[in-house]
Amino acid sequence: MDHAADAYRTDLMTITRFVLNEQSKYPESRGDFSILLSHIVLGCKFVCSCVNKAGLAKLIGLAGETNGEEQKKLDVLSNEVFVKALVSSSRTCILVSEEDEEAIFVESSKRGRYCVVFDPLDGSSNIDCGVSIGTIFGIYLMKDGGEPTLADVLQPGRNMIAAGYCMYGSSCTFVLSTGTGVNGFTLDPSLGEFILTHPDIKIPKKGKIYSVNEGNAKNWDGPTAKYVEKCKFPKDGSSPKSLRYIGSMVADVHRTLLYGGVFLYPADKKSPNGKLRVLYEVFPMSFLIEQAGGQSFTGKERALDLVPKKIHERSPIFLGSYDDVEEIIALYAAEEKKE
Ligand code: FDP
Repeated sequence: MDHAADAYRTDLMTITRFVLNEQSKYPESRGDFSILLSHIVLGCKFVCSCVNKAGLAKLIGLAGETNGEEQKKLDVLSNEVFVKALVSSSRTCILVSEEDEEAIFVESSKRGRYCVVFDPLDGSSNIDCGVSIGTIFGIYLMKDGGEPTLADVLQPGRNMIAAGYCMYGSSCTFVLSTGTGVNGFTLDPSLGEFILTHPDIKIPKKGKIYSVNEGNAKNWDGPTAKYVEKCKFPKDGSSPKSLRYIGSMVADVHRTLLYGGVFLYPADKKSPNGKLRVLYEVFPMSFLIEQAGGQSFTGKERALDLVPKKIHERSPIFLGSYDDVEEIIALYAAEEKKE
């Protein structure tokens, strides 16, 4: 292998090149989606740089304490970054952010056809200890060309036209699906570009890992408790599954996508709808998992069939390898038969 040539590869598939290639498959396309995505990618690079500096900033006051002003919290800052990036793309009409109680309706002079739902910095309780965190997003098209309304974002997840996340970890990884498979890109800091490093990601059909906050076990329902018991004490002669739980959804789902297994945040007696939010956690991750060949289930139905009634609605979620989620679906079906 010619290592010298390899160090200077000139055929890198950057995310910009990738999206333009995709766009060229649709001659009628006006490039609006590519422009929107480039603004999302810019937001991710900005947040990545803030996250990388977070520890230092605290230590030496890089980002704050000037003129007695408090340093902005990273999740608040990230939200501002994404709202500004999305509005300035002139391709969006409604934004729903985890950080904002109300949906943001973009003023008419800057309006486009896309609705973006996002969690600017998910897993924020992990910021101060340097654990991987991320941005999650999903994109809908407006239902029709009239004035935008909340109905444009209260659509089932299967209507999303794209979804993805960016993970700020040991490297910065951007994972995207536009409905034709899943592709992963890694930020090359020397180029400032995301490079295609994980083409056409497929989740293993069955996995060896389960991922859940077991501290809630005392309040779980029957099928969840039975499933986790099965993972630990399988009766079919198979090996027990390993438990991995980071407590940062992007990192837990990223591992599940690459290594297989299941990630669950079930309902419990204290939280009958679970914890995770439908629009900007459950839907985008379910979209990616299905596009990679896995399944995602709420305990009642396919997650992407859920029709949210409120923008910050929550839902239980079981997602991951096809065969593993199939077992969970069977346990819930058996429970329903009993009732
Ligand atoms: P966080 O509270 O740190 O923001 O929905 C947010 C989330 O993290 C997810 O990223 C994560 O999967 C989940 O909550 C962790 O919840 P528990 O602490 O209850 O396990």
